[in-house]
Amino acid sequence: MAFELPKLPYKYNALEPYIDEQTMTIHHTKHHQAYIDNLNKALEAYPEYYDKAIEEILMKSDSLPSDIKQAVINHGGGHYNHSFFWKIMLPAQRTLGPAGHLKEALEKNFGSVDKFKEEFTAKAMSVFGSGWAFLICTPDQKLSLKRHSFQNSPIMKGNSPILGIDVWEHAYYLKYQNRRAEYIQAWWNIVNWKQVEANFNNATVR
Ligand code: MN3
Repeated sequence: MAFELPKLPYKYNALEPYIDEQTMTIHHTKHHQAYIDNLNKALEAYPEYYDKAIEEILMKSDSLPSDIKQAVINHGGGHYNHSFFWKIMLPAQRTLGPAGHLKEALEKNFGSVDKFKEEFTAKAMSVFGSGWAFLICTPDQKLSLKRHSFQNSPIMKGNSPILGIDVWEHAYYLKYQNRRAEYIQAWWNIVNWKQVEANFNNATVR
């Protein structure tokens, strides 16, 4: 079966005032939908891929047929990254800070949760052009901050995304125009730390 746009886990206006309804609507129904449509189109000649999970396809991207490889990395990566991104956000009044093993790991690796947020913010600010900043967990269980251009996904290299922010201009330009720093500051208010903690726990052996 062809890939389909996953439902947003909250309403389009749920992240107001930090991310506005128009941005969320266009981001989900136009940008994410376009990644799905272009992924499905790329796979038309290789329909056996429709039955695989996007994670599996991206993790084995080196073995993709060469004529569709870059399209699948771009659009499949876009599909995966956005599906991940929607889940790690939540209306502001329902978010809490990091807790449990995740909090301990952030303190151990970055000194404190605030220091982690500073470093993550700096990483996201330093993305040149369209891309993402991710907190990833490597296969050998190390936490690390990474910049990714375009829709290159952490799972292509076997890393697990724990937290990530879309800093393509389409993610913030309607409300924040060129002020990426304001967008990132606002975004911390809507991080779904429960989901981030679940991502962390799933990525680490305990
Ligand atoms: Mn986007």
